[in-house]
Amino acid sequence: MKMTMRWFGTGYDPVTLDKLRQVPGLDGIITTLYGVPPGEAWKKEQFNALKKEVEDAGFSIAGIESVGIHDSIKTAGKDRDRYIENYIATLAMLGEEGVDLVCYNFMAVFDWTRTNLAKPRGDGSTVMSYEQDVIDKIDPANMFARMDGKSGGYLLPGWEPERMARIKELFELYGAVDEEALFANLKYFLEAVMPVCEKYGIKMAMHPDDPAWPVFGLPRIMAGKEQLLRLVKMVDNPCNGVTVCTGSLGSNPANDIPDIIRALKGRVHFAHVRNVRHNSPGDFEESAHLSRDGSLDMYAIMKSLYDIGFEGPVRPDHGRTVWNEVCIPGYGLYDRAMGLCYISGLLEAVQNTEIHFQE
Ligand code: CS2
Ligand code: MN
Repeated sequence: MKMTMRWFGTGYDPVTLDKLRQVPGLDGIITTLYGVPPGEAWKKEQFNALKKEVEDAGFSIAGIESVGIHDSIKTAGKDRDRYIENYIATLAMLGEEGVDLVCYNFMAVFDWTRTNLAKPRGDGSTVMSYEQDVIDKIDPANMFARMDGKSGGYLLPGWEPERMARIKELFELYGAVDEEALFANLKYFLEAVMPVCEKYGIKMAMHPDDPAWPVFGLPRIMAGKEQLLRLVKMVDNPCNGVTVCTGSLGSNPANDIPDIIRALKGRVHFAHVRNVRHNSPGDFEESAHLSRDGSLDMYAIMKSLYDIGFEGPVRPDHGRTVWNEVCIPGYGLYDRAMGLCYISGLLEAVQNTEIHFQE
């Protein structure tokens, strides 16, 4: 496995590449081109400037997270073919430039949803958290107003203002799109992009939905084992695979992550390894990566990735905010660096145990 970290780019990420260089055992960078309007084809010159910056810092780009999917593709809009053409053009450009991994998601309206970006913990750190009760008090038809009346104009954290301005329109757009329709639109998209992926050896790695259940009545089609298996089977091409995000899948205690990993053997292209703590049904918070700080068995997760022969990029994912770091929530340097060292340690143990066992 290749240890990587996500970097949001100069001007966006307070964590610089210089700092990342000092994280022991970091093999590559996961990044994307920020500031490109969703749906547009990426320009080669812009991507090359990003690539050069990463390479000048002594790294290579281990994968792109993400190339976003335009709403028109997800909802089978009239102009979806044009957006798919743009996506294909981006993949071809990335392929020419040596990129072989693209992470994406197929969530309706929102990417991940949290109700608190900085929940204080007993040790003085903060974490992102989710409470279904808070969500249930918000009227999806009028997203800006919080129904308990405490505050008008309430916005959930992490929602992009540009999309919020269009929230009504987005809900209307997705109104007619149920689970089956979303699966059909995904299939249409994947079948269209597979040829360019095959040509350049690009692995498409679907990121699971977060949290792993429907939010605001919107369909969630990438929330568990059956759905992920359906994804890889419906377009049965090795380029069509999955990002195993243990925290996203792990938000639902019913998901057995090592079992999911084993079931997806050969189609796991990318791994986000992080822990999550279940408080009560529908209420969870993120935690340190360490097994005993959360609810997931991180050793079992690394062991299953090793057992299926996974050799692609792994990265720590959302961490706590510690030592008063000023950072993008979930993406501070300190806790993710600790997470990376911990994951590397687990992997070293898994590998060595295997070697001694064979001896
Ligand atoms: C998630 C997502 O892994 C993560 O950090 O919270 O934001 C993820 O990056 C995207 O859904 C991938 O497309
Ligand atoms: Mn993730």
